[in-house]
Amino acid sequence: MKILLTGFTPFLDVDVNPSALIVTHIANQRYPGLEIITEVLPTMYDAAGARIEALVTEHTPDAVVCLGVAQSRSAISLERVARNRDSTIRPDNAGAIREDTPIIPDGAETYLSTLPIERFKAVLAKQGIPVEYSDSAGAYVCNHVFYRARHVLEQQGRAIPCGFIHVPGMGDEPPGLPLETMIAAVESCLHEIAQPGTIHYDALAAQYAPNRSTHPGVMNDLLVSGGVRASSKVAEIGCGTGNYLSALVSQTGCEGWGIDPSAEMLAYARQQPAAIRVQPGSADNTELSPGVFDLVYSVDVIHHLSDTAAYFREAYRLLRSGGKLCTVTDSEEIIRTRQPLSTHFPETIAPELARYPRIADLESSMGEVGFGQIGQRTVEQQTALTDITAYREKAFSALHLIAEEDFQRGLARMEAELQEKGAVLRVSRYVLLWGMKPAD
Ligand code: PCA
Repeated sequence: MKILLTGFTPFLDVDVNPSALIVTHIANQRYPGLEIITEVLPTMYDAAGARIEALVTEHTPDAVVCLGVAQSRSAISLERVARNRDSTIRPDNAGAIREDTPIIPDGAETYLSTLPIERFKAVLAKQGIPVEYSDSAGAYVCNHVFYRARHVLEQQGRAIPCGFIHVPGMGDEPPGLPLETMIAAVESCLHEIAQPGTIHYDALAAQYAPNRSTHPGVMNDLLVSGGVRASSKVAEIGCGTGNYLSALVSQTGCEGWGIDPSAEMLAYARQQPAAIRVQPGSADNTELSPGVFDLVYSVDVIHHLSDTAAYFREAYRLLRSGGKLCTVTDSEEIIRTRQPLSTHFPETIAPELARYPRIADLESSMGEVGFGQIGQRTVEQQTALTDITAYREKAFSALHLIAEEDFQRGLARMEAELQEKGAVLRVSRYVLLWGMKPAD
């Protein structure tokens, strides 16, 4: 599938045109099964009009998506209709001013977008991205290009999806939208053209970045086995940016405390939507009140601790009798079978095993501290990765533990799988190690 994607240069008082940034960003990505021809068009009626016709004719794309900026709008605008009219007092970048001038004399008065804009709207709305239909692409260069793209396709008898999307200006405050959000929106639209009805995981992850790292299996077991309800008091040791704690609090209405040694992480945690109380502290000295918590837990933390017994003692101190401790970590078996990490980069296995404590050792340490009802559960989540940037950029610490040539070999395996299957299967598993402070 080949898609032509265009944006525009700066013009008038628009010094930076987000449509050009989006197009340039996408030009530098790889999308399995998708060839994307990109071009930033000059903001000039005649030059841009001629260029879009040439691109459509030369490349014979399967779909055409043109982008431009509409500074005053606050949502992604799915243009419904192109009009056969140039008409503004504003000059284009060549100084041309057109008032009430037909684009193609005797051409159709209007052309409708043939992009699946209903599906675009549904997909973007689901991602929480502001999106709306628009019945006017203006009467300036954007409308001109939209009209000429549709016109040339009509003339050539090619019934392919073709249309125009206006994006707002850039910025964190309305009417602007953050550039990443607009990129995610356009990627989702391209994905929707190429693979209608399937989920575009990366855009979702980008949009829901705050919740990105909560594993549904972990969340579910914390909620169910932890018996968390509105009256519960919960403490997370090593809460980091507070993703789990915030999710637990917003799902149950419980009271949540988070402890982390990193001030930077806590600064993020304080921005979480749920009301969580976070404060600096360490796993062996949280400075929280003793004997009041129904659930104490940690996720992906225990292998960072030098004294795991001290963590268990502190958790025991915090819990009320009958309260539960849950330590979410990786077992030896999980480390050996991590996919794609261990399957594609087998050299990570040995150093990772060296970093993680054994479950059996943790269990005996818990027993020594006084915990009862010790047991474990494994949860799993599978995802199809269509973007392996995080691996290319070594976003996982394990990838820094291996030789560069081993890393490159593993990356080549991932690239090959991505090419061949369109996605890399990721299997994310955790062990939840539970124990209870005996009731007196
Ligand atoms: N927006 C202008 C032209 C180029 C652009 O990005 C428009 O809406 O016509």
